[in-house]
Amino acid sequence: MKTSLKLSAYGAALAVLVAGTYLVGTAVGPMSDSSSAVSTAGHVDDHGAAAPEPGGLASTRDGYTLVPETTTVGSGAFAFRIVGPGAAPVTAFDVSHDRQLHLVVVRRDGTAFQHVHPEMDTSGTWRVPLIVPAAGVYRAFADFTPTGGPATTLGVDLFAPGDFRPTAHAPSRSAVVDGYTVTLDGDLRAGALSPLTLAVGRDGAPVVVQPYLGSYGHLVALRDGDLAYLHVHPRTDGAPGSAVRFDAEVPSTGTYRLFFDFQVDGVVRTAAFTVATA
Ligand SMILES: [Cu+2]
Repeated sequence: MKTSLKLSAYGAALAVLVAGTYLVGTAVGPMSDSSSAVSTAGHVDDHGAAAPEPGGLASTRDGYTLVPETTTVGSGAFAFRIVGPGAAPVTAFDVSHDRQLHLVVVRRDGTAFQHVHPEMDTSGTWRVPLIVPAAGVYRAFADFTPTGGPATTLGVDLFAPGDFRPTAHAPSRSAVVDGYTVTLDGDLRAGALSPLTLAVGRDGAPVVVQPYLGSYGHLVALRDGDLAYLHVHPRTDGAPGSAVRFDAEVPSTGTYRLFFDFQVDGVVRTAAFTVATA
């Protein structure tokens, strides 16, 4: 079905992984696309093949396992390894969007989202300062491609001790972050490509977003209920704009938390939305 689409390499790899669960990024306006088109061979077709499981639901997959040093988090460092098929820590990773590994941490109720970039030592242990703002169960997603292996997203639960007070999220299509208003346009439709536009403004005027890690915005979608993970970078290597479009395709009806990272004046901020499929 989607074999004619030009996907970014990153998006395509994830698309293969999550099958029909992917988001494909494109830019609004006259931006060029210099990202490489790749074949989606291996993508599951429409005709009955079982869809692979979305990313992030398992701590081990295809022989790769996310092994945290400790599962208790609070105000210190978070350390982990990716153990490979040979039972040894993986130390060779492909760079995708300027980094060898992207770590997303979010509380399981869809709050306190963080997207950080740990450093790996020569033994294959990754470390990053990690402060979580409140007690609860968090999900950490490691998004990486081991050299010679498949693009992979593994997830593990982390625990911040204390009194947990879950937050419910009503559907929301606009978010205010540090004075910036981010508006989400478009409907999510299960099983169909759905254009989503994310526009950034301030005081009623559009704000031009800056490149960050090789694109103009990063979008993570987490499915309500199981936190199935979808991560895509838009293909926006041309002139900057104030709006970024993703073509989203989600595999099932339901509600999704969307987290949009954008950079303005050298600062990366995250806008969060809650969208039910139309
Ligand atoms: Cu990242």
